[in-house]
Amino acid sequence: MPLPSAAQTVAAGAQDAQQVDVAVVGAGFAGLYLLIRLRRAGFTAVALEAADDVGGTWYWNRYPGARCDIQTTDYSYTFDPELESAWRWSEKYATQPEILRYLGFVADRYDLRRDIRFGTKVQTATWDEAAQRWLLTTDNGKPVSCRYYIMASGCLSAPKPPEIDGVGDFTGEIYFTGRWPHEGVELAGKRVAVIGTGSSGVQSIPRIAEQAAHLTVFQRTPNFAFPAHNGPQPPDRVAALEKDRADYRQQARLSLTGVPLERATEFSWQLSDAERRQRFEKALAAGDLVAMLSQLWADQGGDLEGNALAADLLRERIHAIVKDPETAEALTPRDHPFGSKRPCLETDYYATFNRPNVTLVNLRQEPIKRITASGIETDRRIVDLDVIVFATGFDAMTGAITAVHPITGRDGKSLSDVWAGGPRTYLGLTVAGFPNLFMITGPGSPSVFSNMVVSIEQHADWVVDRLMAMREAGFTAIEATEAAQAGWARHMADCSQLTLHRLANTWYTGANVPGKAPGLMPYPGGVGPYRTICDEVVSRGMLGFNLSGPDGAVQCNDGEVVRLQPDVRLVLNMLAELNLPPLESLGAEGARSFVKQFNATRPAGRPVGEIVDATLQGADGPLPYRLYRPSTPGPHPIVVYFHGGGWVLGDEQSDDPFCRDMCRRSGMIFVSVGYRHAPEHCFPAAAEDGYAALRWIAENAAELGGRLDANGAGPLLVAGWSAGGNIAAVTCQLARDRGGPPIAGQLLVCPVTDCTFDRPSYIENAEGYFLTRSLMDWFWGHYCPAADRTDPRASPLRGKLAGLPPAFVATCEFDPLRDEGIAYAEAMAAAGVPVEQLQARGHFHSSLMMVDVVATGASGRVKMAEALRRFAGMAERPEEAMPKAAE
Ligand code: N01
Repeated sequence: MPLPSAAQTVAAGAQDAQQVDVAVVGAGFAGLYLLIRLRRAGFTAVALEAADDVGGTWYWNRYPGARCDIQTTDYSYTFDPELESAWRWSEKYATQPEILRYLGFVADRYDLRRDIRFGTKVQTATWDEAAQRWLLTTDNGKPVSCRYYIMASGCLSAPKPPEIDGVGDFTGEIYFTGRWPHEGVELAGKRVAVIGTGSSGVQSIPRIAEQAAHLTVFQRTPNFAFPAHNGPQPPDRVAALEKDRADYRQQARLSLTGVPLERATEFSWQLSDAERRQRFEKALAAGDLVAMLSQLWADQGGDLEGNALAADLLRERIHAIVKDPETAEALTPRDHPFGSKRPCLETDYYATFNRPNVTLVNLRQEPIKRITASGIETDRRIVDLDVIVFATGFDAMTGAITAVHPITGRDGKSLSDVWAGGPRTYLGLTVAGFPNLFMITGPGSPSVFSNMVVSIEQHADWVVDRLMAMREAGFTAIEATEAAQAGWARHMADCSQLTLHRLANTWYTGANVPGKAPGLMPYPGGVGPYRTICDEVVSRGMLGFNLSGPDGAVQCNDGEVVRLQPDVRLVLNMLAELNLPPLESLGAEGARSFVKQFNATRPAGRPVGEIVDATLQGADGPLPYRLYRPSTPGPHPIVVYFHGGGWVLGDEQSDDPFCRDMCRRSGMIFVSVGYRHAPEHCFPAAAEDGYAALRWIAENAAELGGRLDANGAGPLLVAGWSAGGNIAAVTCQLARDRGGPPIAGQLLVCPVTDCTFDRPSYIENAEGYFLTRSLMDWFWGHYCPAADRTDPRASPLRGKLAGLPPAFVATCEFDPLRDEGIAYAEAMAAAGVPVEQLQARGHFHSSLMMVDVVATGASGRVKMAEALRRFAGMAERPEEAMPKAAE
């Protein structure tokens, strides 16, 4: 007899199944809120929950000391003000039993239990293409047939196996913090081991040490931890909430972490040692994860130097508390940046290691060989035990989705196979090939990088609102497109460049589970930005989704929701919100003073060895210049730099952060030249000043601290941005044609190279990216009469290009000048000039200049500095001499 096909099996199973619109897995924070929303929206729904009661992760994690690590003011539902006033938390960080009571209270208040099947695990989930429904089989009762399947199964709910030989041989008791017995565990008088020092270990170790006869802690990697200072809810936080609850909650939704705390805006190098310490002490006293991770200084999270300053203060504290220096050092994290692994809030954790009944075993020095019948054997000792507690963590983010039951999507594809190389999602909510499947706080969404409750509410609202809109429009199936999903992966990777998470082996990256594909799983771009992206997907006609309905209705508006670099997107949104008048409407003087004021709000650049302001001889009189000298011993090669500003705006100081940064990265002197501006001095004044400045600098190189070769000059290099890139390019042509001085290389950043406006980049990026077509028109109008614009001193692309110095040309994707920059690079290369190009994806005209604001531009500047050093014949900079930024 032929075996039934998968489709037949599904169809047969569906007949006696429980029929609902929506099935939800999990009855924790996410599942409960989903049930409330679905019921209110008029959908029939069931939640399938393996446990015997509500609570999700808070049902299982009952180990001693278990608490939340986001303050309860914020770790609460916000959807119903009446619920908020009906519940009072007793502590700043609630205990697990109190959180569980809260979730039970919510379940009762909204009468949710009647839609939850407790003690029920989903065993398989299969998409039925013909019926356009999911069929779920369970280990307890009827299968479920649903239109939509929502995984609300939590990010940290699938405990990781212990991965240590001999666990089965142990004759004593074994417990997992993530599956702690409900009746509690009697530890008094026993010899106990805890393996693992993540949040679960750090919370439970002090409590276990109080009970056990002896506690041995087996630590592989020390974590950063600082005090929780638990107690009553802090009055200032409660007051802020109660002053204007709606506003407080809205601020949380728009914040980066889901907690409405201001982030530090000053950079570490703007603060003295004493000021930094004061900030650290304040954050320490606050006992708040978000405060410590964001309120010290602006560069603590994305820059290794700024991060190290914070890490050092935390390390110092460990040594101040732990009496035995060897134990203190073993507890001190040195292998990862602070915050790259989730830090822990502690209560008496470090002091516990001063107790006579506590021993720390440093597994980095003596790895566990095996677990034996009587205890644990390391390379150096045998520890006899009555109890082993595994605080070894979770198969995070994906474990509860793929490892718990097979999910089979369209064309019989299994989610585990599709994710074999790491989770691929669109928005962390959906997966291409898996119609009508949603994940709440799935990989690719802010999830564990945020206050989970805020992210859960946002996801549940977004999903249920979409289901309602689809019902209204007559659609019954929704699926992400491959293009949208691939775009999201790119955006995730771009965001991860802004953080240091990629530098640590953590459960964030899957590194804690052997064989798991590496890659950052939570979305690191922030809760507020993420929310606006999800909203943008909707406002752009469900961008990146395929919608279909029973009557052949189809809608697919394919595309990539974020093509800009994440920080560029924020900058452009901020500029759009400021609703600034177009620069060209202000007149030259007005535009100049506007730019000056605007520049005054930038982060001050980092210190360099020396800054000298003086004058040099231009084509028709003295010109101001600013010289940036590296802190390394000289003499140094000199770069003659021309600022941007459309030949009308700016001065020798207006690209200050860029010049500082490039001086530090290249180890070269930058001399920024204040050439004459239009309309007072039109073409060719600026170009002629450029060449005159080059000559003057070459003649005075020794006095300026420049390195001289055998001929008594050089290497001299030329660089410029935008209109300054135009002057730099022209200067190279003039130097070639007028007998020198020799130039070792040219760096052209988003240069103006031609006077026509008809290339595609001028059309695609005419508006919306700060430098507009209309502004370029205004610049050209001031600088150069139409008849002169084809002169190579205005449009260097039209000049002779052979024999020019080697060039590095950087262009940005969302810049009207992009294509003329590329054209210049290609034309030079065709003329035999060695040319390197950087086409910066997702960047706009100012990106590479906005040091410490557009951090994703740093890698571009690294490449520029390397190119300059190559042109000057210098060795690559040794790693330790490089300024450490998140590149
Ligand atoms: O798990 P973890 P967790 N041999 O993965 C070690 C949340 N949470 O349950 O770092 C020896 O952080 C492992 O060592 P290493 C919170 O988001 C919150 O503690 O891989 N050791 C590590 O020390 C948290 O981040 C709260 O070298 C082994 C530890 O076990 C997340 O859940 C409370 C090992 C695991 O730490 C996970 O925390 C609890 C082995 N084979 C949890 N395998 C709150 O406060 C693993 N380890 C709200």
